Amino acid sequence: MRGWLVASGLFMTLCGLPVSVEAAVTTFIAEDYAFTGPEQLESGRHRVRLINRGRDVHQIQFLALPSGKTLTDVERVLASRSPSLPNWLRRHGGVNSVAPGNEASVEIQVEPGDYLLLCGIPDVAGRPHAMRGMVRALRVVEAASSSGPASRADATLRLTDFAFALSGPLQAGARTVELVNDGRQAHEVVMIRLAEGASAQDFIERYRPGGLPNSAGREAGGVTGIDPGRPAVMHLDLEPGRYGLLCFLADPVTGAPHFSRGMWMDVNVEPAPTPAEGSFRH
Ligand SMILES: [Cu+2]
Repeated sequence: MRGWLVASGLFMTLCGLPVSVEAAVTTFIAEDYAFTGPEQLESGRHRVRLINRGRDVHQIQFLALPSGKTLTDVERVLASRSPSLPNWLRRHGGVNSVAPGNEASVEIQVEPGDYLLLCGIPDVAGRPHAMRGMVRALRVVEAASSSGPASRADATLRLTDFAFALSGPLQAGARTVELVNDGRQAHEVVMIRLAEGASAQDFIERYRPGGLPNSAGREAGGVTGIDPGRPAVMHLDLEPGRYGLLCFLADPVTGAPHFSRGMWMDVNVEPAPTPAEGSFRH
């Protein structure tokens, strides 16, 4: 009798409403200098996971191509050494700044159409990795069914022209941070695990292109360029201590990186409560 009750309770849970639907996980591998991963995705929400098997820092930026534009048009702009990507590309986010041997994941949303995936992080010579082979095409097809709601977030990170604002404190552990771009420009989030006593400002001052070690900190994920109003959720595994948030995107008019306009922030991650203080766990 008791067994039957348990079984029927489980059945009701599975058929009832309060079961949350996780976004499908789509994995890409980054190497120096190529991506491997799917060539086609269904529209909707995806949790994109980027594993870095290279020796350089990598990202994966999702860009929607408008009709009439091709990869060749984008490559022409990259070759011209323009500080920013053309504004006819729609920035859908993606996984940012993954250090060698690490991985990170971000939930984004895609609609049917042609996309480009690229790594815009510069090498030692200042050339984006996309010019060394880290660019590929992706087709997004209409999904058979709609995806569920986005993951519930522990905090909201608001992006404006040109600042970050976090809704509340973050604790160590697996956390989700929802992004809201309230600006008029695309923005990104580069997360840096800061060295003891260092600030995001120190990371900027000591930054050199080419993934060279920076004594102020180490890349720890984030979200690539995202247009105003587009959704994204960062899945983070946070350690107690200080993190820096930075936006390296260039103003399309002046070419100045957004961090130079104030788009950087230091975040203190608090230790998670001990089991005695926190909720019961098995
Ligand atoms: Cu920005």
